[in-house]
Amino acid sequence: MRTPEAGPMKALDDLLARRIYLGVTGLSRAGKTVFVTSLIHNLLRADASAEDSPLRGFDCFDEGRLIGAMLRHDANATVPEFPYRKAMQAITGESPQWPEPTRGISRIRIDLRYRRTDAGLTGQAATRLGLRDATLQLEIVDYPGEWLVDLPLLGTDFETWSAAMIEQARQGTRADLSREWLAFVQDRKPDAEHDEDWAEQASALYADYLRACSEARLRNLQPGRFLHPADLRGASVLRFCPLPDLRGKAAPGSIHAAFRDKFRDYQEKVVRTFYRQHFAGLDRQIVLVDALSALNDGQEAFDDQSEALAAILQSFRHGRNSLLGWLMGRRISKVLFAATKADHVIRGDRLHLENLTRRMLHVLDENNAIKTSAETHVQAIASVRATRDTRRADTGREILVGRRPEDSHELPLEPGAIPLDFPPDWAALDYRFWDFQPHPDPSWKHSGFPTLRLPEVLNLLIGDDLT
Ligand SMILES: Nc1nc2c(ncn2[C@@H]2O[C@H](COP(=O)(O)OP(=O)(O)O)[C@@H](O)[C@H]2O)c(=O)[nH]1
Ligand SMILES: [Mg+2]
Repeated sequence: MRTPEAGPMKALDDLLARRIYLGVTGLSRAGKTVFVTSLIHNLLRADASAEDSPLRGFDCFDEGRLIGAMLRHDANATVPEFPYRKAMQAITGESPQWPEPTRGISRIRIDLRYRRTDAGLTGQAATRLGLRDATLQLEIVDYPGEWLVDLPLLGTDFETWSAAMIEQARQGTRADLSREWLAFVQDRKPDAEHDEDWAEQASALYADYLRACSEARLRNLQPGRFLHPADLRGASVLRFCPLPDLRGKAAPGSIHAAFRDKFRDYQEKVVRTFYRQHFAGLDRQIVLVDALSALNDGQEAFDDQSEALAAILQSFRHGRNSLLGWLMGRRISKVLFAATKADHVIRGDRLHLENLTRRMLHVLDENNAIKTSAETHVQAIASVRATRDTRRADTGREILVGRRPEDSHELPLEPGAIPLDFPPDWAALDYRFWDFQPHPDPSWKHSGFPTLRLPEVLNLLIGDDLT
């Protein structure tokens, strides 16, 4: 990578460097870790002479202006670094595997050195000064979508929230999973005297219930930190839960009063703090949506994920009356919703996946509040393509070739069709989700990962910053 010599030009170059904060979010298993790993690896491996580079389609690369990329380690970071090396080892190891799930927030910075286009004033001025090349400092922040599901907590109070959560806990699959926790909290009157042991047991049972819901593929779960506590594991701010039968004001010293106070602490110290410390600094956001697993999980899980998404979407409404109206800082100017794992469906269905996701977001985004707040895009992508497209010899139908965990080698497979509309017609649905495994392909390590539409993602998110 060519950088200007030390001295005044270097200082000027640094001064002109742009820093962009890119948020990567999505509910757990949506594909954040694989996405960030692939993005970084493919940028680091960018090779202008490679005809079949996985970056083909990324304008800055195609125009021959991407000079090189470099990872930067921030010695003073207060947030864990994204485990890039570890994830790479898993995917490109001798028996390739998907990376281990990560929880919590992490960051990584990659600097892109590129040649300016001559367009624009900065470009012209910089060129005249002999600074034809520039640096984009891309700071990637990977954080759980579950934390965004918490935003609506700011617009409610403990009593209203409790009533809604108790009501929800009595519906569908949740009714079974909540039995033990509900029996425990119903056993004591909320105006009984607060007792720390009882509080600890109640909140532990509630956390167990949320985890059981998560295992049953339900996604609309609050508070998000009960599932992904990160640095708050064991912290006393998580020692509360919804309470049944709250009537009237909380008596001082009661369970009701203690839980209400914890709830307020959670609103302030957890939810608001996250938005202020991390979210407020983001310029761009990609939200990964695993619509395919949700389809496979059936109607209840799919609807539940849609509700979680509706809660997540509220974070991207910047209107004055939004819950984030208080938020100081930058504002996200571009949001890309990416339907992940598009390599799980046949070629002809990828557009359907994109349209289904677009329809879903449109239905969830009441009054187009997001569209009017930020530039919004939808795309179906695969960060690391684990299947190949082929056709059946007999019928000519499109099928996939891939390897599931139980297979010793690749097989031709037909995943079934993707519904065209939202909500899907469940009676007609024949789609099946398989957990396709990455290939043992040595070229991946050196040439980058094959993807579906990752270059377009780069164009949409940072294309304008590389001019
Ligand atoms: N075939 C395929 N599977 C993927 C892709 N991205 C993610 N996955 C699958 O989704 C799982 C969860 O991905 P991960 O990135 O760990 O999700 P996270 O929890 O959002 O960080 C992985 O273990 C893979 O099984 C992709 O691009 N293609
Ligand atoms: Mg992860």
